[in-house]
Amino acid sequence: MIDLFDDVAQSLRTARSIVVLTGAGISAESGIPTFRDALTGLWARFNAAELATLEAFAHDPELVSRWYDQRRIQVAQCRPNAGHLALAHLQQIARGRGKSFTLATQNVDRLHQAAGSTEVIELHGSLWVWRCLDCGTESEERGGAFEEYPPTCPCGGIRRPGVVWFGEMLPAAALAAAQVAAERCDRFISVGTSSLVYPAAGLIEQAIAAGASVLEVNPHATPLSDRVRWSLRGPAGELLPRLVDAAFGSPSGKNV
Ligand code: BV8
Ligand code: ZN
Repeated sequence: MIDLFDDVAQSLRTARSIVVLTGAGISAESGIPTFRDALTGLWARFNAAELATLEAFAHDPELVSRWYDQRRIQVAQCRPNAGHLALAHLQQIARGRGKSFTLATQNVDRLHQAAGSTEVIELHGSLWVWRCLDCGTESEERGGAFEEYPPTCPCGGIRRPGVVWFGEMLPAAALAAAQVAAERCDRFISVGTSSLVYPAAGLIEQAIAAGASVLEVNPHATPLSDRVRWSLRGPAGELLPRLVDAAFGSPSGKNV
């Protein structure tokens, strides 16, 4: 694995433009279950993808809004892990060296921002944002659990989570920004995603087609593993800091 590491580190040093796409796996070491993990406890009898739809919300707004609010309250207790911090560090170094750097995430937990990453492209929205179905007012909810489910808006309308559900279009500006970056980059890093959900997973294919060198960081293989240039098999929280250190030296300044 050592020479593979050096190969990837060298490719980051010589990169012109780096794009990173993250999925639930990068937040696993922060204690947030991935989408593939079985839902626990109260939710064990549901499949996440069945709850993450407009139909599920229309059918049972109380159940679905309670699930999202419970995830919001759980995530509020979680902290960014070494993988998130390594990507925030990589953004700083890359930009300091005149490289283009873009981070797009499928996650709705905002741990990248908590780690110090900026201009994060949120492809699937955020648990913290709730939107009124009637007047469209969006607001960030950073407090405790809602007192009623579904929560209501001062206008009397009901509010939904500001996430993208299955069957819903992604925010057009976010998707377009990620697609332009994937098209133009020469290095693409896919971290902690099963590469199953589109159009997000299509960004990886777009980078491959555009001739970028693609790295996959994941303890397990994905449907795109045999099409990327490198696969680092292991947890992001361990591999990303080692990779950024090997490429640019650690934040402590040694080996720069
Ligand atoms: C769309 C937010 C256009 C909500 C999410 C039928 C009707 C309509 C659409 C479709 C359809 N059939 C297919 C589609 C398209 C569909 C899709 O792709 N389905 C898949 C399942 C086939 N996509 C959509 O619906 C998208 N919209 O297409 O609109 C349209 C419109 C109308 C009609 C047709 C088309 C919208 C998709 C967005 C859905 N919202 N999240 C919420 O969070 O509740 S998706 C959700 O699951 C995540 O956000 C993520 O994107 C996705 C997959 O999760 P991952 O992040 O990859 O996580 P996962 O658990 O899968 O994997 C974790 C990985 O981490 C694993 O590989 C694991 O090995 C690894 N890992 C574990 N530990 C670690 C680790 N890696 C590193 N370190 C570790 N420590
Ligand atoms: Zn309203």
